Amino acid sequence: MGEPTRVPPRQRVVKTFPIMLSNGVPTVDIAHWRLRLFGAVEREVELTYDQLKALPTVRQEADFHCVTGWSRLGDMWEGVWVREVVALAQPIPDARFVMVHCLDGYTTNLDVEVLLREGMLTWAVNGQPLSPEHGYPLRLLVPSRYGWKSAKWVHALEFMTEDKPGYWEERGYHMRGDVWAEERYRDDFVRRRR
Ligand SMILES: Nc1nc2c(c(=O)[nH]1)N[C@H]1C(S)=C(S)[C@@H](COP(=O)(O)O)O[C@H]1N2
Ligand SMILES: [Mo]
Repeated sequence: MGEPTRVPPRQRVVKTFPIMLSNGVPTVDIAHWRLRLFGAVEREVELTYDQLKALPTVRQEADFHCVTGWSRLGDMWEGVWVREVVALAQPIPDARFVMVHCLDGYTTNLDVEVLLREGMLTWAVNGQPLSPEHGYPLRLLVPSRYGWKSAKWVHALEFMTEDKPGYWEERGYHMRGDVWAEERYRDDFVRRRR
């Protein structure tokens, strides 16, 4: 009571943490796992899990909004800022977009600007290590975008000079996916469906 609303339009709050899978849960051999940054960068970077965890750890409380209509409020995520990792690769100035690649073959595209502002690479939530279903070993978190942009099982960030659609964006979801602007579906798809 008395709190400003933080539930975006046409979302309802849930207490559960639904599991949304397009391609099942990948198994991971953490000894051979790497996070790779490539594409339009000055320096390609590959980090082991230990190297990633040695970067400055941050905690961020964030809400999570799936485009299908459920929202979770106030989870505490732990990981590193994407900007810490991106600084190692030094994207070229024209690299304004990123394709996120995941171990299950899933992809999603994001603006570099948004990733640098609020993106986190996470390995724990609410004091617990990420479960396999929720993205172990590494999950992206982008709170102002619908949940499909918070990619699970991330293993690579590809820097691009032109925007390209990822898995759901190719299937009609919005290229940006801002929850407050209700960027749920691509306008051109909506037109085609009418
Ligand atoms: N790699 C990968 N990441 C993914 C998905 C997926 O199928 N594969 N589903 C997305 C969708 S649609 C949502 S809403 C969130 C859900 O996260 P959760 O399963 O941890 O609740 O993960 C997103 N990240
Ligand atoms: Mo979703």
